[in-house]
Amino acid sequence: MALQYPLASPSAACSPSTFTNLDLFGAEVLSLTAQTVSNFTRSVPRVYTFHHPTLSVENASFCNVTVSYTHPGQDDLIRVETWLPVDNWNERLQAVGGGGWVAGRSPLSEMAMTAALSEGYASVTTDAGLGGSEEPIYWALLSPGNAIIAKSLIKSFYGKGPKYSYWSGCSQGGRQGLMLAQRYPNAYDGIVASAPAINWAEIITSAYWPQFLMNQLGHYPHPCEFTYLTQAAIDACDLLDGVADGVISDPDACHFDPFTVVGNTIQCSEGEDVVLTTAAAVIANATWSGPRASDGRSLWYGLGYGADFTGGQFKAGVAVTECDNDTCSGVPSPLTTQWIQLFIEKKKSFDLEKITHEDLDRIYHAAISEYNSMLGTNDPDISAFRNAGGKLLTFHGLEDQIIPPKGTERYYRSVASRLPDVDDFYRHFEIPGLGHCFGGNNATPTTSFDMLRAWVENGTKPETVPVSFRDASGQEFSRPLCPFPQKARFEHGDPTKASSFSCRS
Ligand SMILES: [Ca+2]
Repeated sequence: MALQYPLASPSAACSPSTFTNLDLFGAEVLSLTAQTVSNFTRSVPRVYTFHHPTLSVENASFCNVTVSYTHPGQDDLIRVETWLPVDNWNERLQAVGGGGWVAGRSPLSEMAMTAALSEGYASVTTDAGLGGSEEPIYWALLSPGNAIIAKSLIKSFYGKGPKYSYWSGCSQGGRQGLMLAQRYPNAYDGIVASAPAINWAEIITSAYWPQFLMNQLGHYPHPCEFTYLTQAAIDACDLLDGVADGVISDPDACHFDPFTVVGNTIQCSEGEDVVLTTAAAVIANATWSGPRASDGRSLWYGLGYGADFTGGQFKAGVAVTECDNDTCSGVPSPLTTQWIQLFIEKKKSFDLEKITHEDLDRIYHAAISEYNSMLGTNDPDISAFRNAGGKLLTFHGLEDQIIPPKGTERYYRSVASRLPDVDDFYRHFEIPGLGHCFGGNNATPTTSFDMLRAWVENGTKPETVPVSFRDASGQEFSRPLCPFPQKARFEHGDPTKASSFSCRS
């Protein structure tokens, strides 16, 4: 996509002496490196860029400024990496978020920065104190520091600050984006936050639920049992939205009963036959309906029908199992086990396999009471962000295999009930078929960042967001995403064309 901007060039050299007047309130700069990177050539597939199309850079040059700083007395070490285009700065800043435990400065954030660079943005990422170490610690305390640093570096390098500043992130990066809107409303003009991990304590504790149940049952289903059940749910509910496209676009209408297929023989990809067990149906049902306390109380939302909770190629799911011949075992995500061991129990060797339902009740309660004020970035009062003129977009895949999309729906609803003019500054879009940030039908929007920019800079409100995907036969479908609570409803005509759909409640 060719973006038309007046392009700016640096007025100073890419060397540490250019950036000596960096001033960060409450922090002490420990080191600063500045190095020109030349002949930088790379392509980033659209599914990994979040909110952008596939983008490439060829022989690009940028000034890579890395700042390390500490908050005196806190014994932390935070690194902020900023890329400043040498030839074609579009006078804008795009900050990119992290994923998992990682605040940024990871392969994913590097891809996002490459995408930003290709369109002329200065970009910034921070490890927020994690420093690439195994110990998840200070990332939670993301401050507006990286925005302040990036803006200051930009001013030193180009002789003027950015006209507009944006945030783009998914998952942890989505959580960071909403946290910035809630706590630092003046840091960014526009924020696009997808699959945001805002209800951190609930989400990450709940991610243990299927593994807990498997331990209780003493039975670990074969992954292909789960894959079969997911497909069976999709087959049962695909047509409820009026279109046979392999996607459940109306999940609230879906009530698939996995016990109806217990006993079916499944051909696993390795060629062996497996009979679908009652245990697999129990686990699937519980994963879809969400975790419950020992007294039966619902604790949090479940995943959508169609979510691949075996986690796909990266095994990033909540019901991952591995089988060696006929013996299968549970493989809980390190996210949830580290969370419970280090943050809740504060004991690295805490044995999660043996916990009782009462233990899980206690863990869940402790997670929320101890961490929600710090990590639960779900404060619906974003009036200060609105008053500053900020614009916010959130997206969530309905087949997210880690973070239940209902949590983001709940956040949007709570903002809307508090701030009746929500539509003027915040829009939420659900994406049928999409997994966690990518995966599933990979229907990631490719124009959402540009639409955010148009909303901020020209006042153009995003009415619908186009996406496309292919079904199992390779047939391509185009669709509009609709601002929540509307859904894309099939009207008439060719169901593969977006023009056959309209947005309605
Ligand atoms: Ca469908």
